[in-house]
Amino acid sequence: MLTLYFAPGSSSMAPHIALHETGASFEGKPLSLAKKDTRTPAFLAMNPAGKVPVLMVDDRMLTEVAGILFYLARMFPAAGLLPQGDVEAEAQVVSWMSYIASTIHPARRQGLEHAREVYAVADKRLGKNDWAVGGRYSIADIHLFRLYWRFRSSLEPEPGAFPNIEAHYARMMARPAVQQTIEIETQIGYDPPA
Ligand SMILES: N[C@@H](CCC(=O)N[C@@H](CS)C(=O)NCC(=O)O)C(=O)O
Repeated sequence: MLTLYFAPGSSSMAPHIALHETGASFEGKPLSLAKKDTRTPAFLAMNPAGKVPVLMVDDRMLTEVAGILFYLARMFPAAGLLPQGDVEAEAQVVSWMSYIASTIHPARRQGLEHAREVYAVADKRLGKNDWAVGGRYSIADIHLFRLYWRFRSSLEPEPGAFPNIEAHYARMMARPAVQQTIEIETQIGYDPPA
């Protein structure tokens, strides 16, 4: 039994998309960051880091976007979310997700200029490729998309500043799993921290 604890529009959107991509059966537990639902004693007893996403696999907890995406991709190989049998391509997925988690995620908090620099690097790395790794959709694309979706408006890029990331964003927005996730999370309501 899979249970995803998520807050609409936050980091947990990435595993939420991946769950829809796999078609796996899961229970979604929406939380409000504004109401500090991740700081209650009950939630902290489960995840002492006080953050979403949390994926419960039966009674075992898995945290961190990259870890959960990797788990879902490996558990549901038919969804094709990870290159199979190609160690170098798998390493490229890990490389992208490391960059996204360690450099892109905290970038906006470090200022607009820094965030733009970080996205310029990602844009160059993506190049004219449809997808981040090996010409195939993967969990790296989901991870990349979620943060750009979140910060796109606040980055206020000059027109054409991130042409490759913008094209990738449009490709992602066309995917049914992305549309389904956005629809569900919009209905619950985006509730960012105060
Ligand atoms: N490194 C974590 C970051 C998770 C994270 O920052 N979650 C935020 C939402 S985007 C959160 O739950 N914040 C609630 C809080 O800090 O109280 C990951 O990749 O999963």
